[in-house]
Amino acid sequence: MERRDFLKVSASIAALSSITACNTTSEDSEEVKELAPEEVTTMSSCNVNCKATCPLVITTVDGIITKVTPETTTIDSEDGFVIRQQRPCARGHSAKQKIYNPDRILHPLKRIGERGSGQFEQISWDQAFSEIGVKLKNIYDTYGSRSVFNLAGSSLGAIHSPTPINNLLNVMGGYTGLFSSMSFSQVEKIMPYMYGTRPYSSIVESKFSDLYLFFGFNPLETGASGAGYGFEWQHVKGDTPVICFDPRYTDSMLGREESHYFVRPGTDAALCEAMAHHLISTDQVDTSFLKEKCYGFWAEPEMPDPHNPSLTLPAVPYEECYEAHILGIKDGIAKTPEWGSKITGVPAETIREVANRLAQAKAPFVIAGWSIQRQLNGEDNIRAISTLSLMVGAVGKRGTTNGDMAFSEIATTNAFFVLPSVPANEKNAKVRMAAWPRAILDGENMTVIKDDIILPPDEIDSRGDGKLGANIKCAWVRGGNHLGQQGDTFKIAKELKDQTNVELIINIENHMSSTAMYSDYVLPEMTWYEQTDLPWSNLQSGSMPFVIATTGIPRIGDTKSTWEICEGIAKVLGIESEFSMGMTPTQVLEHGYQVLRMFHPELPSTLSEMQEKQIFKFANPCDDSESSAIRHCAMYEYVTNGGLLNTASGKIDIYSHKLRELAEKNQIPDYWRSTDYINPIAKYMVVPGGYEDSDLVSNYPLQLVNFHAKSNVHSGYTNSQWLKDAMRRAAWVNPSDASGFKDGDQIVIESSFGKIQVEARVTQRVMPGVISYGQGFKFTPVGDLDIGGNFNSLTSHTMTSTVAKGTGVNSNRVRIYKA
Ligand SMILES: Nc1nc2c(c(=O)[nH]1)N[C@H]1C(S)=C(S)[C@@H](COP(=O)(O)OP(=O)(O)OC[C@H]3O[C@@H](n4cnc5c(=O)[nH]c(N)nc54)[C@H](O)[C@@H]3O)O[C@H]1N2
Ligand SMILES: Nc1nc2c(c(=O)[nH]1)N[C@H]1C(S)=C(S)[C@@H](COP(=O)(O)OP(=O)(O)OC[C@H]3O[C@@H](n4cnc5c(=O)[nH]c(N)nc54)[C@H](O)[C@@H]3O)O[C@H]1N2
Ligand code: SF4
Ligand SMILES: [Mo]
Repeated sequence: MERRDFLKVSASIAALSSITACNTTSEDSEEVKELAPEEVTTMSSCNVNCKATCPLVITTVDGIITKVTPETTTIDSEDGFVIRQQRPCARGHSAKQKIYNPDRILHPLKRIGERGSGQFEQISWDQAFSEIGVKLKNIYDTYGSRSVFNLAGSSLGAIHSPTPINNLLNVMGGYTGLFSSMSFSQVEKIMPYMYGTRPYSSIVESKFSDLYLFFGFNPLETGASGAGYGFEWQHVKGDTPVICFDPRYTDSMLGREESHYFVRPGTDAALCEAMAHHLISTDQVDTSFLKEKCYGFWAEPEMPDPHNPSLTLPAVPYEECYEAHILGIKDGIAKTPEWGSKITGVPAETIREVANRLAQAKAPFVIAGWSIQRQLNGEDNIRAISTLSLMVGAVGKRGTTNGDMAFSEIATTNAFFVLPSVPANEKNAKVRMAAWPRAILDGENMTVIKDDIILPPDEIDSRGDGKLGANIKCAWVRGGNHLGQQGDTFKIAKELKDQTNVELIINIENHMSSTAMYSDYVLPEMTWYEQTDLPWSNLQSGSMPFVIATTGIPRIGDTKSTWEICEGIAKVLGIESEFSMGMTPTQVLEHGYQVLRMFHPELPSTLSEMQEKQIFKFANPCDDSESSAIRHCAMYEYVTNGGLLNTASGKIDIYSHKLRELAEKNQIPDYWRSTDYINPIAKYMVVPGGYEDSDLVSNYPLQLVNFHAKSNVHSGYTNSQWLKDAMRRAAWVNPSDASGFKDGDQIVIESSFGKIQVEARVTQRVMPGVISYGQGFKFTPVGDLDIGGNFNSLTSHTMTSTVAKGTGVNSNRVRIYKA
């Protein structure tokens, strides 16, 4: 008997017993107790991509969830700060709503209406496997492997992941995959030009700090778990003052701040330049730090290349260095606080005051969220913030960071990347996550330099360039809602509707997402809660790494895992053993677990012992020790002990020769508004959709910027009625911009890309001239209006940032009016 059936039977028996129990004597009560419904508790986790991976204890009776509670594995013993209880947020607690939501997909579906119509018929798994097998093979034969795109999303388990799809497609001859993320592509790409790597401090490092300076950093809403980096920040913050620049007054403030200032979206680089001007003109820069550890703040002489002394590193003439830029030596524009104030909306006096505070602090923790780099000038926004920290010597010393988001220790992840898998096909190419929609019509012309694609080495020419050479003909989607989550949803939807573009869309999903609505086959996967796996701590989990052994509640519906789905298709194609490498999923997981143990021998010796233990938490204290400093403080080793960084100069490159060379190769795109594009030093630039975009200002008078809302994680949890009731989903409008409507009214937000209808929240908590709205709501087009209020119905994917070619969804101008 299947466990589920067994549970059902035992529950029915229990129900019967309770009726009989009315007439029983006390002697019978023992029997009644035995037959009571079986309450089962299961360790599970919330793997939605909020990057915290909280454990969840799920209690079921007869396979049906009755409770979702936090784990308590260390509550009576070691619970404290270093080893602590991992408490989920309101979203995690609403897991039951997510699992039983009516939009849950419980049977394989085949599209029968046009894409987007939502018309599907239920089919058997056998039919799904055989039809997909034939169609997939046909695409490989007709268009080649590069036209098969694996659009993997952000679901985070070990085996419960896109790995089985990679395996299947590698056996079939390869595929085009995705790399990087919508989260932090600009900062990830640009930091190595400055530091040779992407350094970051843990948030707990800030316990040694005496000032927080936030640029769009909102830890209590983006790191909401009761143990993650928001929790840690509150724990270590104490009385340390916080100064925050954000176009919105966020929940991270609410009295925790010393000062909060509105700043116009996309203008942080100008704000930093204006502060830099004040620091220079009041002689407050850390001269010895800039000379010893950094390169290009001032002029630099020609010298031998530190990595290869037989080559020469060219000079940096004074007019090209950072100081000259700030003083306006070349362009005649001194970046004074008054200059900065006009662009940023921050009063000049405030700019001076904050710059003074920064210079006077011993260990300022200068930190930016990632929204500021999800813009067309994102690389320079984050680099300007990092440069500001360098100017006051606030990098590499205890209590400091380098401007990037302070994320968590994730040492445990290393091992998971060595789960046994089919070797990657040597012909595989990759496109950036944010760039895939461009491959629908123009993949053939996407190149390394223009689009930052990754090609096999033998396809790269002497200039370092090469072409993708294929459009998407087949798209696999799993764990991502790419139609709604990437720029210009209306355009993507239109292109997907024409089946001569992408001929086959296979989507492995839990819910009827907007992307599923446009898919040809929607294959239901069981949720994380129903899976046996080994999820682990992630970027926003906090500094205590952990591994969770989930064992899964009974499955509902006729669902399968991604492994089972790919295995079914492989069987039809006669490549089952190549796909599975002769292993079962359990064996793959066991193997992965043993690799993990090689990194962490302290873990229980077998997977089943680990499953009994449920969670393993690794102590990772942040204290005075050298090892702790190296682990938690960005650039500590280099600043303390010196060394040669993997940058052009071998030091921290405020001026980057590598970027100068890259600029020479890149053509400035037609849509660009500024004469600057890729810059050797960080510069504020006027960008399309930015504050100073004069082409759009008159038609679209307001700036639009989104945030990652409390009520949802991207499009995950958006369907939970509890969360909808608890947290209002509305566009924030300053009273001065609310003309013709009032709080609670439905309004239309319209950009040059599309329009959406949403509720207005009229509030002083958003800057005048700025509309701020959460992202992740379901694309629901009615004609040319999206009544679901999906943010990306207003954004672009054809315009990209400069170096990373990352998403510019936050560089946006709109008009608003009553619906
Ligand atoms: N305008 C704008 N757009 C943005 C952002 C922004 O700030 N502004 N943020 C960007 C960022 S940072 C990110 S990370 C992306 C996120 O974008 P996505 O990675 O697309 O994330 P989700 O919207 O959460 O979509 C996840 C999908 O996977 C499904 N899913 C969840 N778990 C499972 C599972 O176990 N198995 C399967 N098969 N499916 C599952 C969910 O039902 C959901 O449809 O969005 C980006 N898009
Ligand atoms: N609740 C919740 N938490 C999440 C997620 C979620 O969807 N929901 N997603 C997770 C994921 S995948 C990611 S990548 C992270 C995202 O983390 P972030 O990208 O840091 O989060 P955002 O909310 O987009 O932006 C943070 C703040 O920046 C402000 N801001 C926007 N533009 C600017 C600007 O130009 N200048 C300044 N100074 N501030 C600006 C916004 O108003 C917002 O308050 O969050 C993670 N956590
Ligand atoms: S903080 Fe993130 S991972 Fe944790 S329960 Fe909430 S949504 Fe899930
Ligand atoms: Mo993200």
